[in-house]
Amino acid sequence: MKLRGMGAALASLAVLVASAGLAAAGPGAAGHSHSHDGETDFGRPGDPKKKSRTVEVIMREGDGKMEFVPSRIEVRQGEQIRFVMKNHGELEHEFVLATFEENLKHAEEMAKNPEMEHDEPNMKRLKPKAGTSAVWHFTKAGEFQFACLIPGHMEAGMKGVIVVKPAKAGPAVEAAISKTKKQ
Ligand SMILES: [Cu+2]
Repeated sequence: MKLRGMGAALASLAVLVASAGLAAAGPGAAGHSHSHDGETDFGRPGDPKKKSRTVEVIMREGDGKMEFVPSRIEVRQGEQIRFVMKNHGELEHEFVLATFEENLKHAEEMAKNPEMEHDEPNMKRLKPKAGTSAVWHFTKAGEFQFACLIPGHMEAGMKGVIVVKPAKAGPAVEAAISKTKKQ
C-alpha cells in the first residue's frame, strides 16, 4: 500500500518534471530553430546590401562518398560571408549551417521526414547541377557546422566545419596581453 502510494507520487513527480522541461524548451530554445529572424547561436542572417566575402562551396559525390569542397572554412568574427553553392553532383543536396547539436537533431528529424525541404537564410536545397547563394553574418566566435541533412548524406561525408575566430582585440587589450606574456 505504502509502496503503491510512493510509486504514484514518483509518477506525478515525473510528469511535473517533464512538463517543466517542456515549458523551459519554448520557441527559440536549442533544437530545431529555423531562425526566421535575428540572432542564433551561430550568427544571424546577413544583409545582402552590406559588404561580404564570397566563399564558394562545391557539393559533389562519387567513389562511395559525398562531400563539400572545401570542408573547412575560416571566418573572422563579425565577417559577413556570401556562400556561393554549386551542386556538381547527380543528386539533390543541402547546405544547412547550424551548431553541431542542432544539425544532429535536425538530421534525426529528417530521417523521419525525408521530404522536408529547406529554404531559409541558413538552409538551402539544390537540385543536381543547380547553384544558389546565402549571406550569413558570423557574429559569434566558435566552431559551427554545415552539412547535408538528406538521410545518409552526412554519414557519407557531407559535412564541413566553419571556424569563426574571435574578432581582433583592440590595441589596449593587445598591449595588456603582451605585458602578461613577458612576466
Ligand atoms: Cu547531400
